[in-house]
Amino acid sequence: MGLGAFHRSHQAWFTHRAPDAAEWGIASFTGRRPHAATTLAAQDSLFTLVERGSEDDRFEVIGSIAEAVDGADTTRLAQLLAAPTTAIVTLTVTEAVYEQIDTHSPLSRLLHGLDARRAAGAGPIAVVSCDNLAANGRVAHATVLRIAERVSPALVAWISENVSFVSTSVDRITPRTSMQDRTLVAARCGYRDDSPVVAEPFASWILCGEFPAGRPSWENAGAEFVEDIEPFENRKLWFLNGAHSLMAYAGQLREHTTVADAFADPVCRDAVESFWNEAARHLPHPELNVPEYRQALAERFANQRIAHSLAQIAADGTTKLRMRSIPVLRAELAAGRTGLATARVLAAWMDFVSSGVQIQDPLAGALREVETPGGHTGTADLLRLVDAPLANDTLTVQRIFELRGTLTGP
Ligand code: CS2
Repeated sequence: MGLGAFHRSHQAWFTHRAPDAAEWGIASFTGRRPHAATTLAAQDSLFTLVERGSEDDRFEVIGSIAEAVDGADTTRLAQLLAAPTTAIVTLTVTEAVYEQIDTHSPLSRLLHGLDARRAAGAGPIAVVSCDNLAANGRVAHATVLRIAERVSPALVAWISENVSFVSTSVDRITPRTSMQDRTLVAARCGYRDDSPVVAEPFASWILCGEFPAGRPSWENAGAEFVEDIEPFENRKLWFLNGAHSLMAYAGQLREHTTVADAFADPVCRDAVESFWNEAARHLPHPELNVPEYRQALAERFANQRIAHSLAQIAADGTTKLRMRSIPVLRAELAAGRTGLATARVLAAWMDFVSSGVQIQDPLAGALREVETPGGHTGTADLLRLVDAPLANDTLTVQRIFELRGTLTGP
């Protein structure tokens, strides 16, 4: 569920690369609009993955998607979930969706499908969250149960016994595809692809949990299976996503449009490195290879051939910052330090949302209502929308307030 570019550069790519790929097929459902499914279905669900390295592009046709479906087609979803041959549902539905329990949300659609599976006696299944949330399997489980409670106690019981919620940490930078990319595929590959996907060469998938109905041998395509996923999730969410958000806000205020441009600006780069220094203190596990990870990440961010738009990353800040920066700030405060570099991430976000730009956020309404967003009280009010208890910590609010405006100058 969630037929976006990331699903295709990641789960579809890992499945395509697995040695037993021929035994599996993905039915991919769109989220809000049917468009991606229509375009893909018109080309037999085949698409080109453009692997964009710092020197050149590589092209590969990905064949693991068997069917591309409009997400509104809940009948087809229920039909597929009621089939015992369906083993896994992956979710790439964006972080904010896990807070939605209304009847039209993708997770409500999933519930409808799971209920069909229960009625058909089709057996256990794995739900695999691939969104950038800490403990995403646990969060998915909790949201699904909240929705199920409104349907029937029988469904709640069936889910508890039959659905495994797998947590994963996913990683592959996948910028939005442009018209030039389509032209490039035509020129270099000699065919027309209306729906290619561009991604960096790097790809990582770390998973933790059971697959009661089987799975492709993703470990033979580079995926890693671990017992304790939390440190890996934190490494990805803090270093990569945290730095992304920092650059999205500070970078745009400094008139950059892509990650590579922001990262090349010494002011942004210093802010990122200082934030990384704070985050690294809370990732002491040697198996995380933090210095190597940071080095590799710096090279990924510096790839000038990837036009990863800061505006795209800036969306849904309240939800994202809760995962990407708040845990580091809390850990710093708990250790008796100020967490200044992490506080600066929040200050940059506040400057961005108070700058008059159009905000895309699940709390956009509340953000707009904050009076004097540039002031001390406004700083507390904005912080409250990300983390209410922290907003009562007057010292932290004061510190963030003092950091406002420090990344915006020329
Ligand atoms: C980005 C992520 O848009 C965002 O918020 O931080 O999509 C990021 O590019 C991916 O997590 C990379 O794996």
